[in-house]
Amino acid sequence: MAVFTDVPNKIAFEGPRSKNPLSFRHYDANEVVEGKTMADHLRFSVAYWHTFRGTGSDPFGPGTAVRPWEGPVDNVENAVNRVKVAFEFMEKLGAGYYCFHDRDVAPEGKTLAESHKNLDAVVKALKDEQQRTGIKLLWGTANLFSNPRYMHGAATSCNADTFAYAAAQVKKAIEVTQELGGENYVFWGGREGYQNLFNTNMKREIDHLGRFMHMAVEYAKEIGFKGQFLFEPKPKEPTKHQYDFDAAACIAFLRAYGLEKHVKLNIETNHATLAGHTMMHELEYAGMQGFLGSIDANTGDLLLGWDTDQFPTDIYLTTQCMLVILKYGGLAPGGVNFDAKVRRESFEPVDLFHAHIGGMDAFARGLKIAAAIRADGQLDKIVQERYSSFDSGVGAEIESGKATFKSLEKYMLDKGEITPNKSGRQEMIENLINTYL
Ligand code: XUL
Ligand code: CO
Repeated sequence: MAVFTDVPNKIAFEGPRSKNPLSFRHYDANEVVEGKTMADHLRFSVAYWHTFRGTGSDPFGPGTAVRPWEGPVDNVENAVNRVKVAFEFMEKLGAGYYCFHDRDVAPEGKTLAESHKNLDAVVKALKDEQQRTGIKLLWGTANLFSNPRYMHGAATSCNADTFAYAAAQVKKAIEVTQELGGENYVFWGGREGYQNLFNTNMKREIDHLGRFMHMAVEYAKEIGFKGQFLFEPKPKEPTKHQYDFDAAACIAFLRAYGLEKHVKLNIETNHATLAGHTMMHELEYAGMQGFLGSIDANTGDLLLGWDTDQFPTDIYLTTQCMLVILKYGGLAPGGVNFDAKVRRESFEPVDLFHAHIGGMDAFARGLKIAAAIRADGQLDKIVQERYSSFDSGVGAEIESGKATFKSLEKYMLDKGEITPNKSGRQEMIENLINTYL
């Protein structure tokens, strides 16, 4: 069943002046930037859940999306048909990767055994399509939040059986991710947090989460799964407080539980803003600590306070992302996953193309602009110069560990007062950034 019959076989790069909305104006997969193709820098991935399963429902009404591939019943046969549609879409788009949760690709059965069986049948179809098209799995994950059994969380549930069920589900999800050659495996704790501290033993819950992730690491080792584990920060929603709050909280957790050698972060824009940060902040924090793994590329809406997961179209945002990503050596084996959905009013299948094309073009431009900023070197020079007092003299002694409180007191008593501070030049620097856009 070909679904996207109005869309050309391949979305082509036609350059910035193209008037064709079904073309790339900036994303040219083979264009080389800083010695690597755009495709290799960006490693674009389509999110199965939003793009192929999203209906556009919201708390005020049911879905609006026209999705010819959704049959009246959610069964394995339909799930296998949907796989073909998904690969038709990704092939035409020219995205090299995709990501999924176990329950978006295959329906949940009446028992765990039946769910495993359903998943195996769909994984077979996914594998065939991967082989046919060369499209790869960026990461797999397990949905540990939709089923009512996870109402109190999964690894942090107060119910030990729920923990056990979640462990069984993640074990299977890692196995199928391995079977499909997945390059990463993501943990996003959908309900790993609390609604009310009066009924919560936070220490026990977080200890359980640490144990859970160690079990995953041990199992991966046992079966020889070589993919990178990723932990995805999000401060709230659906719970009022999630334990994976932001990059800093996640890194502190990973270090406290001895997981820092095994797990990096998957940073998401709208989660960063929900945490009161910018995406640039989250990327910088993860990057400087050596935890930058992959990104879920999307954006929120300034006027809405929830996780709207919109496609990123703001070039200022993508420039900031790419500046930090290039600075820390790129994302591989991670990538740029569009954990993003079309809005409820964009209900036609072709809107999925417009959305992804816009996101890919925005990141391609961000990449080119960031590379231009780096090639020019002015920004780097300004930052270097700003900290140059630490390059020699007392600054170098502080950084090397030679200086002490005593030596610094003596230094300052001799000197009397500091040499005048220099301006931060924020406005000039912001103006400079605008010259590259
Ligand atoms: C939810 C979210 C998830 C994770 C995977 O906010 O971002 O889609 O990326 O579970
Ligand atoms: Co996400």
